[in-house]
Amino acid sequence: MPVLPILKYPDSRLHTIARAVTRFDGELNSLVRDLARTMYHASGIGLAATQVDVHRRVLVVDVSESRDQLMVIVNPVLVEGVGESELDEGCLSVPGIYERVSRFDQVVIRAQDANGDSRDIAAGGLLSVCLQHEMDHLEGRVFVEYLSRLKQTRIAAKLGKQSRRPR
Ligand code: GNR
Ligand code: NI
Repeated sequence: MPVLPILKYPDSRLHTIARAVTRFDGELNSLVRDLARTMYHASGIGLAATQVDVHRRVLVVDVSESRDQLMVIVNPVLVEGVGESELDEGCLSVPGIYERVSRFDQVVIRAQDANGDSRDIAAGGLLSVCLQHEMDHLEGRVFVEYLSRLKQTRIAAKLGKQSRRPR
């Protein structure tokens, strides 16, 4: 049950679109355990499979202070998003960078759990923002892509290699 290495921006693998989970088997359970362990080890509030170079639609979140409210989310779909929230976001794949991003304030997400059972999750506040941030990862989107091109270029330069050319 290892702690997995987290891909760091800019890395083109972070732009991979994840595929749906179809088998709710031991392999999925093992991925979920590794994601949770890696998220807690890195003190993150969420982690998408994309960030550990597994391109499946799986993510974990835990926004609790006590770090004991793990949510496992498989094949999430945004059903509803309302209002606007502007929070400073960080990302384990973009270490040391914190920037304001505009998101929905309240969301309803339809998703499956690790057993394949479907449910709707209504979220607001930090959980809502975190879910939107993680679902972006599954689509190959990193939060810095919402920032100005100038900021993106500066962040890419600060974090190392320029593997992505500014457009
Ligand atoms: O740990 C994390 N904190 C955070 C703070 C504000 C908005 C989103 C996040 S998610 C981030 C962990 C991460 O990179 N998940 O993909
Ligand atoms: Ni992230």
